[in-house]
Amino acid sequence: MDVSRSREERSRLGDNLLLLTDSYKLTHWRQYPPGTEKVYSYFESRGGMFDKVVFFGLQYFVERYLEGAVVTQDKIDEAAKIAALHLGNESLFNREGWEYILRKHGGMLPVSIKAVPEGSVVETHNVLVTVENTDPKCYWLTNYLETLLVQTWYPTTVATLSRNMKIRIMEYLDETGNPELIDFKLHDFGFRGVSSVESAGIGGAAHLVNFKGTDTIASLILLRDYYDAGMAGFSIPAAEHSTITAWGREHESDAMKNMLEQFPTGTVAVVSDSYNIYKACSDIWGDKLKEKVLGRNGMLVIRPDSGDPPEVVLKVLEILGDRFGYSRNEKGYKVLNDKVRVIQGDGMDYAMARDILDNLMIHKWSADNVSFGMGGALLQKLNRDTQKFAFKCSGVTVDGKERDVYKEPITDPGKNSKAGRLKLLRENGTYYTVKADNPGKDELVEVFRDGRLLRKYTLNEVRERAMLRNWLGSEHVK
Ligand code: AOY
Repeated sequence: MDVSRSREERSRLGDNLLLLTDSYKLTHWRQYPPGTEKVYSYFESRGGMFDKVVFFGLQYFVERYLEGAVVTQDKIDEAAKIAALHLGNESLFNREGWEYILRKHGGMLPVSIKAVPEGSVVETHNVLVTVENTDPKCYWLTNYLETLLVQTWYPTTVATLSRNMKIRIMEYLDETGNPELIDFKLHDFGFRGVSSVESAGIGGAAHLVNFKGTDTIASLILLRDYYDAGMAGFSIPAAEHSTITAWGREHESDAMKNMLEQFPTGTVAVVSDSYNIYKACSDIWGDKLKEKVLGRNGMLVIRPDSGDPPEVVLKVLEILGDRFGYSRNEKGYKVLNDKVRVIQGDGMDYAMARDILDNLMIHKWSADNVSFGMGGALLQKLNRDTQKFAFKCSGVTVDGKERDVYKEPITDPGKNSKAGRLKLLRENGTYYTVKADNPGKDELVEVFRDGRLLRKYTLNEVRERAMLRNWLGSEHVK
């Protein structure tokens, strides 16, 4: 069998929904009880690093992969061929089922997806999404979609981590400085550290639910195309090591002077540890180029990029305070001359933010003086278990009889699943999951039905929902 494809014939990875599943799911249509008419499944975080999650990203997956006539004869034929070779058997692939969807539904998926609105901050252990087939012949489709839909673990986990970074930084701004600076205090440096361009787009978008600073351009495109965002994030001119070291070791100060001259106004960031971060601060920025920095119409942001971050950032502030002067704010903390600030990107993660900010606070430096870059730890150093995401069947209808379904393994009660059709309630800002026949308004909104997207959220709406409210009290994290 020839499966080679010319460049023109070749469909792009991701373009055939029938192949966006785990191999074993190709065979599951044969495994449900005879007479199965409905499979109802739900998605939840079963706990993890944080006790609430920021639900985000489903809309991208639904619009990119599920909306419209996604089943075509070509796609069925391609999937059938792949499945036959892959599983070594022609009869395991559900060709009839897919051809039924093509004929009966015009290639539109007969499923209903309900979800909590994006940007909602929901306690773990609650239903976030439900999926059910709308055509009894397509009982097998619900969990065929698990593989793809569970990938929302990623944007939801990034948005959750990013929001907790925001809470953490806010606590220090509130204590030692100006909380209004929060939007640009955590910049996304993560594009190079993720495993794909698509992941950069998705994860970077999730960070921008909480902040406005990013260097991950892919996220801007995704948010423009899927969340109606004209410009979701912002950046500034900044140096990398090559643009400094290309001038030669003896000419680092010329490289730095050039930065001030090439970008004469606004904020400019310069990585300053190429040879000696301390000498760069005292002898170059704080001496040779001092008048140029002070005379410049804008802010210079100095970026250390090596060493023990809490120690280096403090020492850099002490040197810059010495050279450029500082004032004491109304909270009693030191704030550098407003022409200079510091950004730390190297080694940043959730714990490091606290270690740096604690050390600064102890030494009476305001959090206003610093911002952070975060790359791998923001977009890549997390996995589905960070918030223990799972998608499980909780109900079926067999021969017209609706039944609860659940798992309860004796080997791990953490893996128990919920039973029955579910409803998400909110009381005084706290979410509860109950069975669907309970009274009360369901927070889950139908976002997809029979091939059509029913409800779209804009980035502005998502941001509004995820905003920090009362963050010093009830939202304190572990
Ligand atoms: N960007 C703020 C603007 C961005 C960056 C990107 C990896 C920036 C650096 C900076 O100031 O220094 C990817 C490392 C750094």
